[in-house]
Amino acid sequence: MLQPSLTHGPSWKALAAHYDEVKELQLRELFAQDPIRGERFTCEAAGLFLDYSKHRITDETLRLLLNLAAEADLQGQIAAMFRGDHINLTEDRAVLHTALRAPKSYRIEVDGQNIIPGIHAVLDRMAAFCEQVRAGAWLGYTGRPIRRIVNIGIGGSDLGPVMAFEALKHYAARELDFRFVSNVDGSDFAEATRDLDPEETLFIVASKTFTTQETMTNAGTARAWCLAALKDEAAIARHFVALSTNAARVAAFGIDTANMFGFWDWVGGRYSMTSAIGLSTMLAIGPEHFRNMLAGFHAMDEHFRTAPFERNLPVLMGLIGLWYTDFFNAQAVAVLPYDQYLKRFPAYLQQLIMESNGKATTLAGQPVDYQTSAIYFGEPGTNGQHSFYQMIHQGTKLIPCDFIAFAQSLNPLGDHHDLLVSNVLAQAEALAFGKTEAEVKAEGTAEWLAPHRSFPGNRPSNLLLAECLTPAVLGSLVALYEHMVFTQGAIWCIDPFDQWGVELGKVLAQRIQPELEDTEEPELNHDSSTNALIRRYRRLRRS
Ligand code: G6Q
Repeated sequence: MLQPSLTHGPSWKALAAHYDEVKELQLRELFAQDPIRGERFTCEAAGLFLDYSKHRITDETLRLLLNLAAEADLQGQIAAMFRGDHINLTEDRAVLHTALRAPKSYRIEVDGQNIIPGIHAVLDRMAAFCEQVRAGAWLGYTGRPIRRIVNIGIGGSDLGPVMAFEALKHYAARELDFRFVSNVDGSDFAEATRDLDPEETLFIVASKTFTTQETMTNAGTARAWCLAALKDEAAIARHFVALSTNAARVAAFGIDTANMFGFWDWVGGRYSMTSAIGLSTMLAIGPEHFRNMLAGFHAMDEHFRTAPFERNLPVLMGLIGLWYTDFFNAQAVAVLPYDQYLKRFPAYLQQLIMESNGKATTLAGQPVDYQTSAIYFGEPGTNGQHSFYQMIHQGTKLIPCDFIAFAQSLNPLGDHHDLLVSNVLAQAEALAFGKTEAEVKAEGTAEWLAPHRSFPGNRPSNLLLAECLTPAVLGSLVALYEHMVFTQGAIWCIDPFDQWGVELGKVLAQRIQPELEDTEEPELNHDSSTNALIRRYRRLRRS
């Protein structure tokens, strides 16, 4: 039976009507009308302060957005996730990454079994292993301590670990060297290992399914690389560990399951950085910092689960983002961390957000008649300022921004940090309030140049401010975005936890691979473009 679309509900209609009334409102006016707007439109939780005053919203907008959340039963959907209902409908799975960071005292059941003891048992095994490696007590096959660590994984088994390693480098054991190999392109493996000595190298094969083509190819190459030097199968047990849900495949690959750290099918790949997939993070920063990171995640989980929506950070960010996506038809959001350690955070969010909410079919199997996920992109400030900010300030597209800043630097150097923070505050101010042609002319700019030098303003942003980039703050920041994604997915009636859109290309690649490698000229039955490209590749490959 056809279900009525979200757009036919009273809250959506009210928002559409409200949009017509307020779409021309200027942030300049909104701030002039309310002298304490900058203090009122703020919210704080789990170590993060959010200023959302520079948005094209009024109290009424917020009220209507909150009605939309109520109409979608967001509260009920949040409860269902935390309870372990199979909310990942298309894969018939529970979604319980939040359980991975729940304290030992919690009780969360999946199919009648409390999963918390199992989670903590894996964490304890990971901690014991990390202590050994970090202390130089985990010896390679020839008796040398492990000093180089290569994480092999892709997608959710790579982006979280890379991002967290970079973000928390300040807390990392510098005597250990970390590399990350993800791409099936042999250059990735070759460059990551070219200066490594197999005798002191440990490979972490991170794959939930242990079937992923890229990861299995890289793991096979790593195995051969290791055996070429160490010349004994017994060496694998000292130089390989696996992070997976698939013990049978791990064993078939030749990794002793005693060296496997498990997790569960209710942990989605892009939500897995707090599972065993975080082993590289724990090796780098140590078990204590890792547990602090989990505590930060948990603090935001609890905030999301319990805080009233009008003071709920992920809910507010989710609703305001939806306001631009669905009513202003904004296509993109820029994530702009003013912290060099967060340089991989935008790449991490690309997957988290776009793989989760880049869908056009509702849970009832109907096409959506509204926009879903925005395009997320970004770079650390201030580098982005000298790159694409031009378009955000003066281009034809509305691109809401998420600025992220910290009050304290992890590397205080002269006045670097005040300069950095003055830039982030200035950018948010410039975007919101702009500079009129009259103001530009009043400064003495020539008439003809004034249109080029003026800034329209009225360009919205969030500003997230935390005291310092600690493991706990990173945890709450990531959980904030995880739950923002959930909020939007719940309202859009889509499944944020599947990713069927990645399947077709994988299947077609399996068909094409033998056609590329065939020694005889194969019969090709693709479209004329694909056929011609395959023939050309075969010719060029031979020459
Ligand atoms: C994430 C996706 C995907 C996945 C990779 C790696 O949510 O499911 O990015 O993480 O395809 O999968 P494996 O961990 O199974 O190798």
